[in-house]
Amino acid sequence: MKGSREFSSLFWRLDLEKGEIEGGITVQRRLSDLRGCFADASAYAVALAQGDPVIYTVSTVEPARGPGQLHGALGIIMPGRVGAEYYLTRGHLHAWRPAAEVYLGLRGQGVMLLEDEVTGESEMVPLLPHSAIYVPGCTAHRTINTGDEPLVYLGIYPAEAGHDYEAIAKRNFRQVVVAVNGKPTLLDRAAFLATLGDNR
Ligand code: PAN
Ligand code: ZN
Repeated sequence: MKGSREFSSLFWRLDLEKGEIEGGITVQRRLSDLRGCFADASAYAVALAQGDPVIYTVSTVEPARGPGQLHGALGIIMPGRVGAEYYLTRGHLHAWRPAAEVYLGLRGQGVMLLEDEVTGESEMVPLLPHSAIYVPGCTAHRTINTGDEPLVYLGIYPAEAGHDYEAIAKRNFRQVVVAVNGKPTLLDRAAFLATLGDNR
């Protein structure tokens, strides 16, 4: 299989401070890239008026392509909130829906929001050092930093998975993870938005 490798990346050196895999390709996502991801549109507008910080970066390695191969991505999400919602990733389904993924928590405290595409059921799963999360196929996934330091994690997924952002961008996740009395809490998006209406 040697010939099918595009570059030598059998050994991944992970920089947990920068959130980078040595030799990987790193992309940054700023607050302005996350339009439509936070349920509270007013809080989003207020935050954006104050600046456009980097919310997360993802560093990807693709050692080989094709059936049976694996790709990896190291993510780092900054701590912070937009209104009551913690900083989060855009979230996606895999373009090849059956593709599952494993996430390893490496630093900080967070959760993953998983939403079954077929049943619509949601689950909030802790993402912590010394633990892993199995994301089944056909499941939209979003990563959320609920702590007060950067959240760093490694995702490993089939080379053929691909990313489908459109399906989620159209409707957003059904549930939100928000701070309630300082604790990460899973709420129905509509119910969360209704509480905002009461308070404004
Ligand atoms: C991860 C994600 C990473 C960033 O590598 O791509 O956490 O999230 P978004 O892609 O939703 O911006 C992964 O799940 N790859 O499949
Ligand atoms: Zn994924």
